[in-house]
Amino acid sequence: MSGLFITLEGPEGAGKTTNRQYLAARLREQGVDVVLSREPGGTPLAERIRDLLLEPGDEAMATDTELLLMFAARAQHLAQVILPALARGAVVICDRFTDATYAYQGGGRGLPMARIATLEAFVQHGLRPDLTLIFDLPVDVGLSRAAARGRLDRFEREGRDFFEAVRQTYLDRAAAQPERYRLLDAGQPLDAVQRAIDGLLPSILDRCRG
Ligand code: T5A
Repeated sequence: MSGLFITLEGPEGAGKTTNRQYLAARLREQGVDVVLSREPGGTPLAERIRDLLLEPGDEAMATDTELLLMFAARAQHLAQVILPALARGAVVICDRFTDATYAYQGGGRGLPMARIATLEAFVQHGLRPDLTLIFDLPVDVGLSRAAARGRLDRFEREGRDFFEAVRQTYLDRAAAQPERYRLLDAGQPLDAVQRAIDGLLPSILDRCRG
């Protein structure tokens, strides 16, 4: 494995999609081979699983079904996109990965973290992101940004307690492993968030070239 695996995480409306484009553009300016992707999704089959997960349906989805679908999509994404890109030395920037499973299915849904860890080991064979940027912001701010876009997906219909638990799980994980995570204040104006990303670029470029 010679590439660099960067993930962007955070609650709804934190700015991950906006800022993954920004980070990719800054790295490409420096000649870096960047692969941009997202979860759930990232391949045609995994995007079909994403549709199942995000579409509010008539039948309630069991929490274990949700968990297994997340990892089914991830297995496909790893095999088709992430592992080949890392093997050729690219930087993979992924909008959400397994930290989201700990935050949403663990923190939000209350599934045992040990069950998630078992699936993580089974699907990822020890692969973890090299660097994870957590875009942190108050739940209300993120939800109002998401709501401004219109129709809410299945997760965005959850209540405030769910999203507080999601946010807290991200913060706990960042505090427990500070070497992997960088916490960004995503409640600031976009240009301030992007200046903070600029501040991380030299170390990211060093790691790409190292
Ligand atoms: N999920 C995912 C799980 O439950 N388990 C898992 O394992 C995984 C992988 C995926 C859903 O699946 C769940 C989590 C999610 O609920 P998604 O659409 O990929 O859904 O994720 P969302 O967080 O819902 O994506 P959003 O698009 O809502 O949020 P982003 O990407 O963080 O935010 P972005 O960039 O689209 O910005 C939202 C709006 O805010 C504005 C943007 O212009 C945009 O309009 N904005 C700002 N405005 C002011 N100031 C700033 N600093 C701003 N930054 C962005």
